Amino acid sequence: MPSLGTIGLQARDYAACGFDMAEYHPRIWYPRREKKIVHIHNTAAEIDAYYTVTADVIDDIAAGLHGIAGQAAWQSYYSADALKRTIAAELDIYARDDGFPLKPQRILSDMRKALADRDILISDVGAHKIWIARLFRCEAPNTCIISNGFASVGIGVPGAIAAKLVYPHRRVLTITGDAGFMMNSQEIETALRYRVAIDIGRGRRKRQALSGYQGGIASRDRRNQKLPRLYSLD
Ligand SMILES: Cc1ncc(C[n+]2csc(CCOP(=O)(O)OP(=O)(O)O)c2C)c(N)n1
Repeated sequence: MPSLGTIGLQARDYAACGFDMAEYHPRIWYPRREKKIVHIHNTAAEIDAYYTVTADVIDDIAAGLHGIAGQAAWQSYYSADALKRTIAAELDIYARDDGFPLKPQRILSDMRKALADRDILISDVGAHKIWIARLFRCEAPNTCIISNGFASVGIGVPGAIAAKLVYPHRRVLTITGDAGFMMNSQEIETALRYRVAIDIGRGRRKRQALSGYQGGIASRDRRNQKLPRLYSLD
């Protein structure tokens, strides 16, 4: 990384770790092209008009970050502090909220208390994923797995089974919406066959789930589709 010492990065420049153009085009998050970007990935950057990188750090991503940290000067200013405080305050406010239906913040706060630091949360894809990504507080690396990129709905149950097979001594919880659950709920048979114990939290069917998120509380629609009895759990 010979160029890193000379490119003069400022605190508000971007370090793009593992960025893939297919996920979220820089035209959307970088329209003015006024900053410097350091691309950190195990492959070279795919350059286009909105993704012109000042430096390419091509290495294992963790090794690349450690290398940069070794050359960087310590700054007391941390731009995410205010956001961190806002999130902590939001969780605090709702931690004791006993309204029904349960609000996402209350569920996330309880989940954090129920799981040990190295237990694993697997998020499915849907409005619940936005809540988890925004508010779930990770205490250890790789303990909250979220499917981004093409973001296939249905990863929840099979993802939890896979995590439990890899880490049998950790508790594994998946949060899934009813659509994601119905897509792959048949995998519960796999879990039973392999005697893999996972926890599944399933959201109820909601109208305009994402607008519920924007409004700050879960939808209050109590109608729900009844799950057919799929498994014989004796
Ligand atoms: C395989 C696949 N099909 C469709 C989509 C598009 N999609 C994203 S979220 C979503 C709905 C998920 O609904 P649900 O599982 O009920 O979760 P909620 O939004 O209620 O939390 C769909 C269909 C996708 N990402 N992946």
